[in-house]
Amino acid sequence: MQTARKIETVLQDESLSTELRNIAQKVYEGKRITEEEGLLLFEKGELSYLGTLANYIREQKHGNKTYFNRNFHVEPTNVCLYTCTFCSYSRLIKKREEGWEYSLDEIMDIIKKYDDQPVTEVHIVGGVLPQYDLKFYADLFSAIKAHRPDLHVKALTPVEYHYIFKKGKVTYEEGMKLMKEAGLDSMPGGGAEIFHPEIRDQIAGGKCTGEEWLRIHEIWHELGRRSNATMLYGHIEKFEHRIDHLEKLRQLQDKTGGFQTFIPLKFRNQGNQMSHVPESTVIEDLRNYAISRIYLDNFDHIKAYWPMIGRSTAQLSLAFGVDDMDGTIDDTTKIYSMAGAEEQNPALSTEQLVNMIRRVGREAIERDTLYNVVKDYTDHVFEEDTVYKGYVSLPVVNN
Ligand code: V47
Ligand code: SF4
Repeated sequence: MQTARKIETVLQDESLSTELRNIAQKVYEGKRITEEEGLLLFEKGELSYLGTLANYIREQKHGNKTYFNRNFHVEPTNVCLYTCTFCSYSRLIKKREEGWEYSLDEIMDIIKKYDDQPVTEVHIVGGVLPQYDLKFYADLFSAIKAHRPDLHVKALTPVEYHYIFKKGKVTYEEGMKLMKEAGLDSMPGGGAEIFHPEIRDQIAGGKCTGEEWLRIHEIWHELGRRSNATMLYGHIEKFEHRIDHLEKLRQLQDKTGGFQTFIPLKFRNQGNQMSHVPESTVIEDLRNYAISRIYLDNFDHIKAYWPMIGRSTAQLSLAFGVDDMDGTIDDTTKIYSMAGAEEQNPALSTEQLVNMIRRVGREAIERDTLYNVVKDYTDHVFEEDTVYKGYVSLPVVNN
């Protein structure tokens, strides 16, 4: 992309420290960096250096391709037993009348509204409450599959699974097998926050631990299924907690290969108990995308969730290691709009999203959840270009 330097110029840049040049050499040779080197990148790596390295990896893996998926979100409830300090979305049980608690039939009514839409995936996640138990979710997944077998069910996180399996007195292994049989196709990446207990205990006390989160994903991968991973960053954690988090994900991925994409989630500070904590800057967001791309050498994809970071930063992120954009057509989640996300009404048509990708010199590829190509928009001409009439594609600087 236009902003990217060629990696060779970094290798020869004598103004860089030996350590940073050694890391660039490793990236150039496709070698893995260590935890110490990852920490050094967070502490000393400036934006254009990191962007050049991350863009090199991104283009080695995907060229100019940028993936997107047509999905919709269903949130069964926003009432929650837990009290994560960063969460703007959940209502405590004592204020439950302020929230919503959908029945299975109500959820199915929402799903049926998309019957005539070309969506490939439903993403289901919400608060934790006793009535949403093992049986409820098994019945829900079966009902979705009976109604629309080809709709990919990406649902719940280890936070919910840990709770419902404990309550249902089944082991993680038994529980995940039951979910698979009921119709669960894959797991989204939420609930990961920051694994390290020093931080997790302060921001997400009471819900599943980092080890439990990782173990549930491992079992799911052993059943032959895929999942995503996230990291909630830019609050009270330090760089070493981010590296610890990335390292644990990299280790599990070495073992199972079951993760598809990593999604860094920028902490938004409105309407929660951490409103006094300033949000990270755009520069830090881009640095974080880039270091994630460099560190997680065994992850195929790095995803930007544009409703949260905004369209402009999402476009920029495509030069800093990101190759995947989430949130198309009618974005239906309230998690971020309630936390002060950039996009209060996050809805883009496919044409708008494709043009957003094209305008920064990338090629838009619609994918399904498992990254099978649904439609390559590279040479697609929209019947009526209602969005960016006569846009000019920018020159691309590949590494
Ligand atoms: O786990 C909650 C985060 C996550 C805030 O897998 C917040 O494809 C920022 O995981 N500021 C849920 N983040 C969303 C999620 C996700 C989103 C898009 C795609 C995928 C995927 C997964 O949202 C939670 C938490 O880490 N979150 N509150 C907040 N104030
Ligand atoms: Fe509940 Fe999830 Fe919000 Fe935590 S982040 S309070 S588990 S809805």
